[in-house]
Amino acid sequence: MRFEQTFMNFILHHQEKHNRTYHFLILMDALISAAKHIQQYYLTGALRGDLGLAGGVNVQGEDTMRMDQIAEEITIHYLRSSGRVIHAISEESEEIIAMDTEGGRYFVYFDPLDGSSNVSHGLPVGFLFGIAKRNLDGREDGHLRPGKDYIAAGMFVIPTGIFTLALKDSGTWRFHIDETMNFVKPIRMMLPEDSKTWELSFNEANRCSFAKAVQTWIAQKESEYTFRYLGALAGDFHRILSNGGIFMYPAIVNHPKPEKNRPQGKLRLMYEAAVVALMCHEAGGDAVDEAGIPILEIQPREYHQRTALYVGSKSLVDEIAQILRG
Ligand code: FBP
Repeated sequence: MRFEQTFMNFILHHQEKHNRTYHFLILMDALISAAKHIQQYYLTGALRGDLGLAGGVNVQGEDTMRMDQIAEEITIHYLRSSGRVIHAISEESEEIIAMDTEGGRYFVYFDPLDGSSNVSHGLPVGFLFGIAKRNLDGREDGHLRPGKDYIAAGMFVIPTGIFTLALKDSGTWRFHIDETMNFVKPIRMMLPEDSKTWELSFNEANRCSFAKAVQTWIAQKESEYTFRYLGALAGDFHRILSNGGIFMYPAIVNHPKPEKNRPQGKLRLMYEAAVVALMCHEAGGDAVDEAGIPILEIQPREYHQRTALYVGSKSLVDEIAQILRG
């Protein structure tokens, strides 16, 4: 019989290799349990009629989906029961979620169900998370951390169940779900150097609202690369991690209706952009904002801060970063 290495065995060896504690395993077990539970709910959501609107709006002023609430509740339950989390920041909660403020060791930033435009169709969405550690031997340094301080970041593509995890200074790893619903067979992800598989991914409907220089750059590139867009960051970034290329959610600055402009970007820094930026960095890629500033260097001013995002193969990101820096 053939047995694949399980995620828990992989992370145990990682912790032992770096003389780290088992606390991280318990936190990861909580995140994996949450993702599996959300996956089951999403898979059967249509049957239960849970793929529709919940009737309220979230902190971002967007209509809340019933599944957003379910995913949030599930994630908070498992994180709280791990006893390892000091505070959590969630896309679905305006305020910070206090958990084990005394005994906890980690700050967790998460988007329990990313890709809301796909939810009512049961199409791919994502569970994104970033983890920072309490400063055990210094001043309490709080939870507004730049991505470069994250010790890990990951995403589950739901309902396909593919799990990808970046471990700071130890690479980005993809795991596959087996017949026992276990995550197994870690594969180290590196963005392909060869540009023949590279893809461009952005919302074409917004192109004319991007900065002129960005529009010009896209026009130069689009004949060279395939175009793909799922409309869910987890799914789109999953492809970029496999095939290379660039995912972009630029600032909206030339919208015919000025009130629809989003100069600060749409995606959220702490639990969307910084998460994929760390995963991309550990896979040999890069990520910048609308000013060409590395996403991992941006010090958040508030939990739900937004940013423009350009993430993917290093040479492509460097090219657009030069243009954005002017
Ligand atoms: P939500 O967290 O509200 O789903 O927003 C994030 C997101 O859905 C990303 O997953 C995706 O990349 C982007 O917004 C899609 O936006 P648009 O529908 O404007 O292309």
